[in-house]
Amino acid sequence: MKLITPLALAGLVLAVPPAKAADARADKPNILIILADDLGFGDTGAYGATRIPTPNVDQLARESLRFTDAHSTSATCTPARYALLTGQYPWRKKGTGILPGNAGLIIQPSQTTLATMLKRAGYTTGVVGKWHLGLGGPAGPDWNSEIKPGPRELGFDYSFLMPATGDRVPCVYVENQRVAGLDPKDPIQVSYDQPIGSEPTGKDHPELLKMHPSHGHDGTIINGISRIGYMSGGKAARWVDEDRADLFTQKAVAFIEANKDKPFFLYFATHDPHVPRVPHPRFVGKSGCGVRGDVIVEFDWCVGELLKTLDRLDLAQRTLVILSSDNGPVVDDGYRDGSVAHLNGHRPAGPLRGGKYSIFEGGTRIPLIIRWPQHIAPGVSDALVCHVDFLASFAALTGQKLAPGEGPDSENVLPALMGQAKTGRQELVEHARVLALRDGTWKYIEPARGPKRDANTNTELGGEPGGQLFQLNDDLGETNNLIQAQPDRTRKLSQELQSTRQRGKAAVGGTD
Ligand code: NG6
Ligand code: CA
Repeated sequence: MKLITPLALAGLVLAVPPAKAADARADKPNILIILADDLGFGDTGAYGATRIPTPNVDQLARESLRFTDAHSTSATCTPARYALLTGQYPWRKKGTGILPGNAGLIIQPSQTTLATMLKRAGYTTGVVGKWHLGLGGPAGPDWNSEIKPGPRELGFDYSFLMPATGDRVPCVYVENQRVAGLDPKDPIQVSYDQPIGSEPTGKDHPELLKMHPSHGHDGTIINGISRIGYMSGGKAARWVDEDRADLFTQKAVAFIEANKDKPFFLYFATHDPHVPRVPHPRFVGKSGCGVRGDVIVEFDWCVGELLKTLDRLDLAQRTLVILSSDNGPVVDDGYRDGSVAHLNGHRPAGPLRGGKYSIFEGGTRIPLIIRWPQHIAPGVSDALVCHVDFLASFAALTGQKLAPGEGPDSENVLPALMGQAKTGRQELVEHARVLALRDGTWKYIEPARGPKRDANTNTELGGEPGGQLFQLNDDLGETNNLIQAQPDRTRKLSQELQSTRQRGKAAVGGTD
């Protein structure tokens, strides 16, 4: 029990009447976003998986509101994360596609982000994990000096990052504005054009690999795995894939411990279950669905550690926990890791068609689980909501007003997120190679040319030259194209999509 001296008590009473203090605290819960990378709609027990044990996610879901129609904006990482942080549809802005590891920061420090908005509300803010939004000026960062602009300029007080993806160089972490553990006598150089330095590549030395690429991924070999791109130097700072989940968890726990007495916002972005999938040895073979299943078990362990930390510090009651994923699932995303052969009947996207890269629902419909004890009743919600709405919704939660232009595509769906309303937004633009418009349970996919399947990943991309129209209520798997049967509805949805494009242009000054 905490001892309160009479003097301190008197000060407290004078400063804020107790009832008001309790309200203020209720208005400002800690916010913990746990964002997995490529975790599919069907990948956890909470969403129907039976072959991959995810006890911590499942327990969290039982205590939470679980969404069945929640979305990221996009079917790949960079645009999805751009939207989550800025409240702007990424397709409005050039340069928000999947970034190389040496790209400059794509969010302007002048843009409002979840972190700047929550800082305004008095939060201490941190990001731990996958970034993939670029670092440094337009020419990219100098890895050997101060790395800016970056998360700090976007409102994060603390950052511990994997700069891009696990399969992209540089294979080092950046803590605040520096490469962690860098020996200045061994500077880092990075290239995405041609080999750099004298280290072997996967292309020339496949005999050195512990995991072989299936497509691409044949650049510099780090920790026995060849990556996209080339790097030299930074030997002491290089990551060990097997230790990453532990390290991210440790950094996140330390952040929570350090900020337990004031409202904090932590954006915890795991690498699991993205490629290369390299679980810590204690998780190997733990899923019965190969290595992809094993790294989902590892992800579940991370979730458990964070929840235990909240319990241990007595923070669970006043922490809003959000668990989600940046985009849909993929099985072979560039390494021959046995995931296709070992699926064992597991369906990563559950009942949905497509997955990562796809405009079908499997691309952007993702798990979303929200817990706030005593404020959000556990249950299931079919409301249509999107990560892009976090900015406006959490602004409302914390009593912030957004100025025009801040989070231009973000809608305040707080009542839906809290379970007080059954519906969220009416319309949502889904984004992959092409755009689709959701209007309630109707879905219009604009006409698209090009291959039906992605040759590398074998994902159904979802494009049809004549466009597509689905009623998801009775056709969640998007197999019955109603475009011929419903010309009026098709015209209406197509016009709505067009006007959303135009509307946004006006709001953000025509950045696309
Ligand atoms: C693709 C990579 C894929 C993955 C993806 C990004 C190839 C052939 N494929 O270009 O392996 O890294 O980019 O994934 O290089 S994401 O989740 O960060 O969007
Ligand atoms: Ca991803």
